[in-house]
Formats: sequence, structure tokens, C-alpha cells
Amino acid sequence: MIPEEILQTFREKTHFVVATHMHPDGDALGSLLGLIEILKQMDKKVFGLVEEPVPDFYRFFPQSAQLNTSRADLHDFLRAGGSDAAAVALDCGEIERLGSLQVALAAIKPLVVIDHHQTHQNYGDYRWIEPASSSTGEMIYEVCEALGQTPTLRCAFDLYVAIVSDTGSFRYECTGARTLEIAARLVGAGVNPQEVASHLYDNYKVARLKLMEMVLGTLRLHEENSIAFIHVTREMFAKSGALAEDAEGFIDYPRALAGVKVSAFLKEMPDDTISVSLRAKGACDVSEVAKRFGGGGHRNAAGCRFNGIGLEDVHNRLHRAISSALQGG
Ligand SMILES: [Mn+2]
Repeated sequence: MIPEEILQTFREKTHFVVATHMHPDGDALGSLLGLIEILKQMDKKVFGLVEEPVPDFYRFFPQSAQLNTSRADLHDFLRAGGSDAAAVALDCGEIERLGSLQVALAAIKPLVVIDHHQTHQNYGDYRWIEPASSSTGEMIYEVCEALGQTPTLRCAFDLYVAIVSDTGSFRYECTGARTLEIAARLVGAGVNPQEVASHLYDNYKVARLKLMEMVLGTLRLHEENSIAFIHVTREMFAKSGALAEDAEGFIDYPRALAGVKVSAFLKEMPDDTISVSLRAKGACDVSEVAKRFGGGGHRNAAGCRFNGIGLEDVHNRLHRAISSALQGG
């Protein structure tokens, strides 16, 4: 159920600053752009705030160029909005994941938080957290309906991309009857599923394939092939010419191995940290593993970050934590 304060905020306020987590994925951008479209349809003024310009891969969203990084523009927007302004944070379980936007957003009252992450920090003034929901895109569809709006084709496209992204094309456990019902309505509104699939899956650069070759070569299996690790180094990025965003989805390959229960992808980032993606098939809750290292996420998909230690150490620490999680410890 959507808290009434949230619907009331959308009805009554006139100026909205809408944002999502750093390094946004398809659900983050799709729900962000979809909500912007809904609010504009209601004659609201909307500022789509992002930390960095939208990555090339996601420029297929028609309105992606309208998202704004400028703090000066934000300042003017908020001044015009005065006490009729509100902020919305989407798909973001922890305020830190808003990156450099967190200060700006926390300063706006009220801050509405809409998210489906299981591990959730208390931030914001009005919160709607639905861990059973497949995606923030699905939740934004519910908001659209609750506000009595019919999604435009553009909005339907954005929300459909969001849902397809976070359900792995309707394959993950989070895909429910309601997810498919909403997807059907979005297709009914004119979205072409084949076009979306081709944006998401037939749109890669050669550098990505070169990087993938190197990364798949790092595969390590443990505990009778039930735990799989892959990693990427800064050197691999440099050699292949690929960017961090090009490694998106690599975790699906070790995850897809028969018998693998948990897979981990360790990424050496330009800022010297190591970012980790975790995936589980079956009963293991990887959000609990991620939490032990200061991260979080969903039962089947989570992440965390390490600072000041090398790949091998991160590998060993995670290996121990995952082993004990698999043994129910
Ligand atoms: Mn999401």
C-alpha cells in the first residue's frame, strides 16, 4: 500500500526534485524518467537530478538528455518552488548511495523515498519500501495508477525498461503475477518488447566483449563448484578500452553455472576501492553477506565495497563469509 502522505505530496506540491542512486542501472533510470513523465502529465515542475551525465549505454531513453547535473540550476529551481517543493529518491536503499546528491536531497522537505531493496536504512520523511516488488519501476506504475493517471507511451517505455532490467527479463524470483500484469499493460500502452530487448541486449561495444574474455578467464570455483568468483582489474579495463559500465551483467555468467549457489564479481574501481556484486540462487541470502561488509541489497542480489585492501584479501574474506552463509552459519 502506498502511504497516503506520499500520494498527497504528489498531488499537492508543485516542484519536484527526483533522483536515484549513483551508477544508475535500468531500473534506476527507468523509474526516474517514468516518474518525471507522470509528474509532468500532472502539470508539475520537475527537476531530474543526476550526479553524472547518463552513461552512453542508457542514452536510448528518449528523455535522458533532460536529466541535469547542475547545482546552480537546482538552486534556482528550488528558489522558484519555495515551500511547494519536494524531493523524491528512487531505488536507493541507503542515503550514501545517492553519492554527492545526498546533501542536496536531504535539505529538501519532504523527502519521499520509494524503493524495493530489502536492507533498508531509515532516511527521508515519507517512505514506501516494498521488498516483494520486482523493481522500483513496478512501484512507480502503482503510483501512476493511484494518482489516477494513464501512462503515456514514453512513461510506459521507461517503466517497462525498469522492470525488464531488474527481473532479468522476467526470469528472477522477484517476478510475480502483478509484475507480468503491469508489463502487459505497458505493452498495451504501445511499448515494443523486442525494441527494448534490443536496446538492453544487442547494444554492446567490442571493448565489452574483449573485457568479458579477460574476466571470464578469472573464474574460480569453491566448495564443489557451488561458489563462483570472477574479477576485473584496472589493467583489464585499460587493455580492453572498456569502462566500468561495460562490465554490467558479467555476474550472470558464473551465476548461470549448474550447481552454483552464490557467485561474486569483484571490480577494481578507478578510486582504488573494490566493488563487489553478489548473486544467489536458492536459499542463501546474500544481502546478509553484504551487510557484514557494510553493504546491502536483496536476498538474491546484493553488493558491498572494500577500501584499502587488495583483490586477494577481498576474495578470501568473502569466500569465508559465503561458505558460512551456505552452511547456515
Ligand atoms: Mn531496482
